[in-house]
Amino acid sequence: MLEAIAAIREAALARVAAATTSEELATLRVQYLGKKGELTQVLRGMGKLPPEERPRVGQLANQVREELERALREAGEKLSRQEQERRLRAEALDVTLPGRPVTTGHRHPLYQVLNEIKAVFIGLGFDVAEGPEVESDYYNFEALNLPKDHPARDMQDSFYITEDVLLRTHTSPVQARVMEARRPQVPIRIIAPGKVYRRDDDATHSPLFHQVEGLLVDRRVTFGDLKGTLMAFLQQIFGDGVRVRFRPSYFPFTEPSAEVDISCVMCGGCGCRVCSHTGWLEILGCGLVHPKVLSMSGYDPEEVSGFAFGLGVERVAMLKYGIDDLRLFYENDLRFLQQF
Ligand code: 2NL
Repeated sequence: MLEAIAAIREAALARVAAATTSEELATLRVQYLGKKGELTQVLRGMGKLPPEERPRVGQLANQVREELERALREAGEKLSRQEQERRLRAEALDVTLPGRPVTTGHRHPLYQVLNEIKAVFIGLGFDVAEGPEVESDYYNFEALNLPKDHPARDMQDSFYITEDVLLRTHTSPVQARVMEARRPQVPIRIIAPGKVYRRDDDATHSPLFHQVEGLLVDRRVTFGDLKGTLMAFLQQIFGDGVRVRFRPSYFPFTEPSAEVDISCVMCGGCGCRVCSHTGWLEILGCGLVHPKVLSMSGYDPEEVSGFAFGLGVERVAMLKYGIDDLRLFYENDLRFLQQF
């Protein structure tokens, strides 16, 4: 019987040492130490032994059981460590690999410029006002001293919804609405940025474009206030070195009216293709608010005066970045947009 136990021990230890997986060890445990296991069977058979042999056989069997238990435990620990390592290696991330770039978009160049313009006027104390893009004939034209038969309406051929409702042709109606709402309080100091619509379509005109208009109404506002404000604005957008000139002009809603030129941003004023060899670029229109416009919105032209101006955002962006075709802004070609 002692030999039988020794043989079981040899075989069991050898198979435990040779096992390569935890499952194999589990099978071996059952095979040797389980209820019907080989060693268990031997111990059960002890009853048939003569009493004097039982202690020695029992002692050896218990010793072998403990030895086997320990061998199984140690082999189990070693194997589960190895298995864990193998699993980790299979799932491993190589943290030294370059990351996948996250592509983020950015603001459209027109709105970058629009935001810059807004920021400058906010810095000068103006508030930002907004209003509807579908506008009534009254606010778009009448309130701005453009009665139904006025020839200046031809220059702003429009998209009509009905005879009296149209897509706004400028953002002036926003300002007319603000004046009407606040009358007769002063000061009014607002800019009105946004989309405007005209029946025009070529390299320098789009049926939809963007405008920023400005309006200041207060007591004793002069053309000097207008010049100082626009100079400060143009220097912040185009640089301190920019030269500015005012030429007399005509708008139905201002009197006197002026057009403003800046020294050519391409050639510095020496003359080039962009400025048609004049050294100057037309950048905006402005003037003192027409007394009729003031009175129509509920202000007394004897008590207050104001200045107003309007500029095209596309034009500012084209001059700032040297873009020669306005349509590039609307084609959504990433090769163009990604340059800004
Ligand atoms: C241009 C010229 C201008 C205005 C817009 C205005 C608005 C009110 C009263 C008086 Cl509520 N005037 N706006 C005045 C002068 C010129 O725009 O060339 N825009 C692109």
